[in-house]
Amino acid sequence: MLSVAVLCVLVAGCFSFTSEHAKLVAMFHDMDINHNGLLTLHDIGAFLQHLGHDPHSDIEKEEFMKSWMQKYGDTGVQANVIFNFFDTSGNGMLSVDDYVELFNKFDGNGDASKRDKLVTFVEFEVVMKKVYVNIG
Ligand SMILES: [Ca+2]
Ligand SMILES: [Ca+2]
Repeated sequence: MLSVAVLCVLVAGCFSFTSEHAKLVAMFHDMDINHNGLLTLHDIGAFLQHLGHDPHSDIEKEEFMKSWMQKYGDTGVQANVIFNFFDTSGNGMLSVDDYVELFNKFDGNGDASKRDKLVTFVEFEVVMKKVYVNIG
């Protein structure tokens, strides 16, 4: 039986996919503050606030992009698109309203409307891959 590693050698483009997957795993891990494999609205808000200079204020585009590029090795173009995706209100700042909208975007199966409000890695990865595909 072929292992995933062997298939990656055989299939063209698999290495870039593997590194993007690794990046998304790292992001999800960073967002999942209590490391239970599920994101809550609180996890996403706390993660984004720690990307800014002041954890008690809104996050400006410039500081977000700088932190994001350092953390995940993205280009300025990529970080810009990610910010615009996160900034659902489109005002150039990330605030509490944006966290709620962003959470709902991640929550593909609609758990967010239920009492437990959770986002799995699979839901997160599907959404983020679409964002990165649109950049490329
Ligand atoms: Ca969690
Ligand atoms: Ca905003």
